[in-house]
This record gives sequence, structure tokens and C-alpha cells, in this order.
Amino acid sequence: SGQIVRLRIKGMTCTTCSTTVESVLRGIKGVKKAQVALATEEAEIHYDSKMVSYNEILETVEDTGFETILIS
Ligand code: 9UX
Repeated sequence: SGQIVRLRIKGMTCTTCSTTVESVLRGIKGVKKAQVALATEEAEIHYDSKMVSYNEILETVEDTGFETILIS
């Protein structure tokens, strides 16, 4: 049930933005590992699909105010 999802996160303009998104991701129950790259607007999230779905992860990021698109 270990999965990896990659998201494009639009609208991050400084490292505080990306750090905030990263903290939010890491705070989601079921997320094991999360990295957000400001330059590429990409996030890679390792999670347990028994505990959380990628859709819940995506919606949680969107709640921070950044448009979020599933890459793969
Ligand atoms: Mo940086 Mo992001 O000053 O919303 S925190 S732009």
C-alpha cells in the first residue's frame, strides 16, 4: 500500500510558500515523506493508500490556496 504521487503546485513564489506546503503535506496522516520543489513547482509524496488517498492529499494542498494538479 506504499504509493508515490507527484503533484504540480501552482503559485508558490518564495521558499516560505514551498516550506508551508511541505509542512502541510507532512502533517497528513498516512503521508510518510514529502518534498516540494519551488523551482519546478513539483511535489513528490510517499504515502500509505490504506490511510489516505491521493485525492485527499491533493485537496489538502488546495486548501492552502495553491492550485494543484496531479502529474502522476
Ligand atoms: Mo512568500 Mo508565499 O513571501 O504565499 S509565503 S509568497
